[in-house]
Amino acid sequence: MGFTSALKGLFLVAMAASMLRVSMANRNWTNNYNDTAGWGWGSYHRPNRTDTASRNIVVGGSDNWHFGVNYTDWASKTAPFYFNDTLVFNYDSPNKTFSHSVYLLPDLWSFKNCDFSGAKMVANITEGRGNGFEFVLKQWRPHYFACGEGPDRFHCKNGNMKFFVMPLLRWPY
Ligand SMILES: *[C@@H]1O[C@H](CO)[C@@H](O)[C@H](O)[C@H]1NC(C)=O
Ligand SMILES: *[C@@H]1O[C@H](CO)[C@@H](O)[C@H](O)[C@H]1NC(C)=O
Ligand SMILES: *[C@@H]1O[C@H](CO)[C@@H](O)[C@H](O)[C@H]1NC(C)=O
Ligand SMILES: *[C@@H]1O[C@H](CO)[C@@H](O)[C@H](O)[C@H]1NC(C)=O
Ligand SMILES: *[C@@H]1O[C@H](CO)[C@@H](O)[C@H](O)[C@H]1NC(C)=O
Ligand SMILES: *[C@@H]1O[C@H](CO)[C@@H](O)[C@H](O)[C@H]1NC(C)=O
Ligand SMILES: *[C@@H]1O[C@H](CO)[C@@H](O)[C@H](O)[C@H]1NC(C)=O
Ligand SMILES: [Cu+2]
Repeated sequence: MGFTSALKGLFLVAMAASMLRVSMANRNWTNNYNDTAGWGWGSYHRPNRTDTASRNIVVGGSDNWHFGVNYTDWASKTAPFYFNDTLVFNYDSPNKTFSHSVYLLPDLWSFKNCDFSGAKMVANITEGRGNGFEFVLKQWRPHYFACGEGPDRFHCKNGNMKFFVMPLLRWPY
């Protein structure tokens, strides 16, 4: 099978993995209440607000947003992502050798090829300093993030500075 269909397969696997983790998380989450009556309607109570609050997630964790980190790997380990979660991109101010930025690519094809022709810059090279650039996941669609820096999009093509997330709805609402 071709590389594109392989990627589509990978995408589906990632989606399935996200959903599986959601159901696992939900199972754990119900451990909090003493379910002697099984899944009866009466025994169910809403979780505290803190259980459903949106989160701040630092992209790359302690690695931040840097050349050479495998962000696909990071994203798969960090999933699932939810609506209203905030992704925080932390990166240093540009110097002679390094600068980074954040773009949204329009689709899987451009993501795969690091084709920035339809891309939208969401953070320039200086916006990652300090507390970092914050991106709130507000739309129910895949978000393809990539760094646009380096000659011929080197950071995206060779530095693994790209990943995608599909925000999920928390339940119950
Ligand atoms: C479920 O809870 C246990 C213990 O509290 C924890 O070790 C485990 O990581 C949790 N699993 C999930 C999927 O949250
Ligand atoms: C659950 O509730 C039952 C009856 O109210 C009680 O006997 C049992 O000890 C409780 N179990 C836990 C883990 O709290
Ligand atoms: C949730 O709310 C209950 C009752 O208000 C409280 O006893 C409990 O400590 C809270 N749990 C958390 C995790 O905040
Ligand atoms: C990044 O991690 C993913 C998932 O673990 C893996 O499939 C992929 O081969 C890695 N990419 C590189 C360039 O190491
Ligand atoms: C996301 O946050 C906005 C405003 O903070 C709120 O109005 C909206 O209900 C939230 N949506 C979800 C799905 O949590
Ligand atoms: C530029 O920044 C990178 C990462 O912050 C650092 O490793 C490197 O030493 C810096 N280079 C110069 C010339 O300051
Ligand atoms: C980056 O964006 C900030 C905030 O919009 C702006 O002040 C700054 O001039 C921009 N820097 C560059 C290099 O475009
Ligand atoms: Cu970069």
